[in-house]
Amino acid sequence: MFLGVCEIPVGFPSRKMNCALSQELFARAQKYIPGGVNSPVRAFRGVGGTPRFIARADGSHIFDVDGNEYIDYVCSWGPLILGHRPKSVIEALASVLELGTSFGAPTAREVELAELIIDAVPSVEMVRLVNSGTEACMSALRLARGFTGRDLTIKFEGCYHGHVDSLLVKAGSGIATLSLPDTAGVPKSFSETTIALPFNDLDRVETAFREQGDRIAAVIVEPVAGNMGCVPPEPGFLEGLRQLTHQFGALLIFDEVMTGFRLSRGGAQQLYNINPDLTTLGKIIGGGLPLAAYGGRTEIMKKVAPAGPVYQAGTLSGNPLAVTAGIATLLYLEEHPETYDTLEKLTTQLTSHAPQGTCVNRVGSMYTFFFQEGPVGNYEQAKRSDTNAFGRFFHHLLDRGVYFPPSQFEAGFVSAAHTLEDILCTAKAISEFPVE
Ligand code: KE4
Repeated sequence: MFLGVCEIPVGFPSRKMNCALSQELFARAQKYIPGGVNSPVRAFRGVGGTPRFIARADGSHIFDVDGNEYIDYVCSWGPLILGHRPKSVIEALASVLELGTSFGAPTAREVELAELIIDAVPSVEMVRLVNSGTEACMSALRLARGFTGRDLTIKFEGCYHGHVDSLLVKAGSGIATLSLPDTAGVPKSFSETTIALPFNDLDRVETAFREQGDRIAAVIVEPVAGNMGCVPPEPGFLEGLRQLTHQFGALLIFDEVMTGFRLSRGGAQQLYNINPDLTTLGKIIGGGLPLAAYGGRTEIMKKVAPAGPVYQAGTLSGNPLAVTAGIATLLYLEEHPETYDTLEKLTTQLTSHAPQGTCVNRVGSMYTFFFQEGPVGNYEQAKRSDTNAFGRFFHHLLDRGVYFPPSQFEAGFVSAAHTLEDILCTAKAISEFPVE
């Protein structure tokens, strides 16, 4: 039974959790793994303290190695829209485990997943499966350059498209969390092919196109930004990108690694009724296993090897286990369209309890409480947030059994496994946060 905030007597100062084993494991991990983690944002550098080593999870809850239980609003950074260990995914995996884990050859399941993606995502006519969102974005960019014969890319400050060399320019997510200027190790010649502009600033995009439009291969954008915290597109912004890319012969790439199947079955492009030329997907389509994809118009996708001259490959691309988890997840969302209404209601309820003095951005079941008055419409504005206050808030919740993303510059997620009790327990924990 969840001993959460609802069980803590009113006014209980806080329940400093015992995290001795997490501390011991973290000390050990830091000897063998850079920063003690396999992805920077997990290290709690944005909020301080010891990252919790997770032992198991179920539904909307995770359990750390010290036996502490938390309501989980990270959801593995977005993939787990059905929550942890959803019955449909676990049963599907159990049914195929005996058949083998990887064949390095085509399988029927990959065709089934491709058909599910194409059926759901309006602009996608053909799709290539890869292993991570980074790979999907890197490949989509190479394809855009190969298709247009141009070299430059427009991206937006605070948006993150994985650790693609040329896109680690004014990126969000871990780069923002660690306040890194950008990253070491990327040759200037790479980053010079990228034009980084303020999100939601169409005038700056038009100027860039007027100045060097014949060199710009693509505009890549998170249609709803999640990697500077949740920042929605202002009315007309996405439509403007569509019009300008058409006008100047560049491709529009929607990076829907986070928003794909999150905001609707057709992602942000269905929600905002915009058809990009290419779409990248990840997270949810793998159902918690490593799987991502890029896809778009047939005339473009047919340029990808072996059909065309743009090379891209992967040993474990379309891995049978990951594809099985993805199919089970997408089939569930197809058969239960009411899931999106439920997510909308629960997340609206959650964000209605945001602490006073914070600016709340939400689209569907992704949200961020910015510790500032707001508004937050781009990265410069997001960076005005009081990250120390966010850190105090994060730990206040953690000590009460509520696990928010450990960074002001990340989006939180609600899953179909979250319950009204989870939301009410979370609201109670938030209500006890001392407003300074
Ligand atoms: P991966 O390579 O991490 O699978 O995907 C990269 C990526 C691409 N595009 C978008 C819009 C993304 O949000 C991501 C990855 N998101 C971060 C969280 N904001 C992953 C968490 C992490 O880096 O550990």
